[in-house]
Amino acid sequence: MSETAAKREANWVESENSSRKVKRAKADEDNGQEEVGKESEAENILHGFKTCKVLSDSAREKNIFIHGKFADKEAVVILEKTPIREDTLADLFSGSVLKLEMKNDIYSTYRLQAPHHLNEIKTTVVCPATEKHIKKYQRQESFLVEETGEDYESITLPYIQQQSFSLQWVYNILEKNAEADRIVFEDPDPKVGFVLLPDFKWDQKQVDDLYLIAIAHCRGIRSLRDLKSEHLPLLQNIFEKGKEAIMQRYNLPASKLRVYLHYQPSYYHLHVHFTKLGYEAPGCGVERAHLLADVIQNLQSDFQYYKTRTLYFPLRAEDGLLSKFKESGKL
Ligand code: DD3
Repeated sequence: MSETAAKREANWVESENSSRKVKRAKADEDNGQEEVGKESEAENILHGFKTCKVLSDSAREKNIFIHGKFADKEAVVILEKTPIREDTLADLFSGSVLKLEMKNDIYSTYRLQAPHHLNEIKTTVVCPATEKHIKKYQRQESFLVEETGEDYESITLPYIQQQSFSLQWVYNILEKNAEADRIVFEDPDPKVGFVLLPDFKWDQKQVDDLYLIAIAHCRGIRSLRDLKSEHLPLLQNIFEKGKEAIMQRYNLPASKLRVYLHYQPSYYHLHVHFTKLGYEAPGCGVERAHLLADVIQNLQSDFQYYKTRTLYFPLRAEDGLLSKFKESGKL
């Protein structure tokens, strides 16, 4: 116990919050299983979740996206198994029940039943979910779209203006009405400032899949297309201070980071993704990710580079924007 406690302490990435969770789980164990069951039953909103449809699932990624309902509210629930961490191995080996499946020569396979605190599934709930949320997670084919500067003005811009995607969660972060305790770094300057915090796809238990987002304080920059050379100080500030803060907090140098913007983004408020090199984060492929270093250089050589260039990006079969490109005879 003291050995694992020491290891847990050494595991710097584990937040205050999650170590508290581990302690609570341990205390619950000591109180006996029945008590735990009852206690979590009272607060488990998933007991009232009725599954409508599995939107997608992946044996390799060990996740499942489910459309369902809480009473009369539409919802999306995402379940995902998390990586096995080295610092939990001692607890895993000493605290598990092991069931033999087969034995053959020098080979044997088992089903290991992990102790409660090592048997958690990362769960994300979107409720009430709109039709768009449900479509977003529905497995579907993608098509590469070619968007000229004119196409952006005549097809994409009117579409995103008419959609009015809600940015409430972004404003909640910027105004400290949500996730304030998760902020890793903030530069409060209204022009070049930003908030850096873990993307909620990352459970922060291991750096291998590090994923942070820098959200600009400045409002009104919808995407890459809106970036002009006047935004260079903002972009350079996010790049430099973001890398510095990640070095400070996670001891990861810039040479281990992939820093990029999405086009199309999933929300139209300027934000930059910081992921660990080697972790194939969703959306980090060449068809969607634009390295911040390249974006900066392109704007330095042409102040309206992103206004005039033809940009390429994938759209999913059910995306309303894809229909607009089809209607315009661009696909
Ligand atoms: C989102 C893209 C957006 C569904 C889902 C995710 N990181 C977020 C709210 C708070 C966050 C994020 C929209 C939404 Cl599953 C619809 O992502 C968020 N907080 N990516 C953080 N830290």
